[in-house]
Amino acid sequence: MAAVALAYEQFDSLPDEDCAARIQAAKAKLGKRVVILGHHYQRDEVFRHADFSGDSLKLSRLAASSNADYIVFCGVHFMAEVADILSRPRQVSILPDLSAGCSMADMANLANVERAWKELATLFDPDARVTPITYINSAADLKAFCGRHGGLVCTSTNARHVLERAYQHRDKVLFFPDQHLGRNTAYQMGMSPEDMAVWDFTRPMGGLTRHQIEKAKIILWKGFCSVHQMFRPEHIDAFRTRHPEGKVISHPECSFEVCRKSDYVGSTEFIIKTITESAPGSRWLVGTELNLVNRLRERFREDGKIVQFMSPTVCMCSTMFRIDPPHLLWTLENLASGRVVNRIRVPEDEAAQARVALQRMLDISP
Ligand code: CIZ
Ligand code: SF4
Repeated sequence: MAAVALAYEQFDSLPDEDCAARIQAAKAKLGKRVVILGHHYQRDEVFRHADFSGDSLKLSRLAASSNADYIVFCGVHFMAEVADILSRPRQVSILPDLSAGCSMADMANLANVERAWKELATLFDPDARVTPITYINSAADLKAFCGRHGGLVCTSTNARHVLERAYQHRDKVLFFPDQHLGRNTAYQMGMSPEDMAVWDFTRPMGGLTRHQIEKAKIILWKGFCSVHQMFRPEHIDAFRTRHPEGKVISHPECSFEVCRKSDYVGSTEFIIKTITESAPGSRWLVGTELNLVNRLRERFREDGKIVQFMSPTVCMCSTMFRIDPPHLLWTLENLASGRVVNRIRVPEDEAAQARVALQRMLDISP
């Protein structure tokens, strides 16, 4: 391996067309040694170079079955961690820009979750009563925590299956970091707001009384995705007034009020499938990240399907947006000259425990 990586600065201001041509050339040179995975929320100029696209569940399965030496993950940090955890030891997982994190994932950390577990232990044995479930949007050490404590990982595609499995073994769930996915899924399963309590991790005992904790079937970590909080019930009301025949579809990271007013609630894969299978000429209001909604709008234009974005303001995931053509090119040209940049590596003991929680999820996912 050559020692010195190409400096990123030389790539920063390259025009898009130059980047695109050089990305193709570097990909061709690397051949089957590289696989590029593109999350649905990636911008088009990056997404078009992906060998496979999908949500984090689909992409993590692809990472696990890939034979490529290099897995270049066009997504955010936790996804590249999952690719590292599920791939073979000789494979290298790469995130083209290390600052592509997830602000929701950052709302839970191991210290806070371990403190919550200890605080629960003052009331009962959490390892006998509570299943910890972490949304895949979380750091690897939280997945490892779930592995150690009989818990699981979930994605927005399989959250319901994962919760159902959890209640077969223990009577409570601690769900982190996204309160909305937890609440919306629990509601779909028939739980009422009285069955849920919100754990404010900035306060002792989550700001809850003993009675509230004893009563709760699901304890929801007070985290959220700021992108999905931009969608408001009034946007749905305005759409329905103008287009009574239209349908509304939202991601479960949206607020409870938005999800309750929607005709359908589900993950990105579910949103894509539902609109794909809808009748030509149908109209959709979609509450999820803008890049995906714009792509759906273009894709279905020919069928006369009208796809509208739910918010009147532009709301993109700014961290997903960090992966741009210059960073992808910089990554690939370094790889093509034998230099690995931005490798994401989860320490093996942590990876082993996280794999347990991920595997429990994969075993029950449809
Ligand atoms: O699981 C994912 O990939 C995310 C973050 C959203 C979704 O619904 O696909
Ligand atoms: Fe994280 Fe929200 Fe961005 Fe998804 S859209 S990566 S949850 S900040």
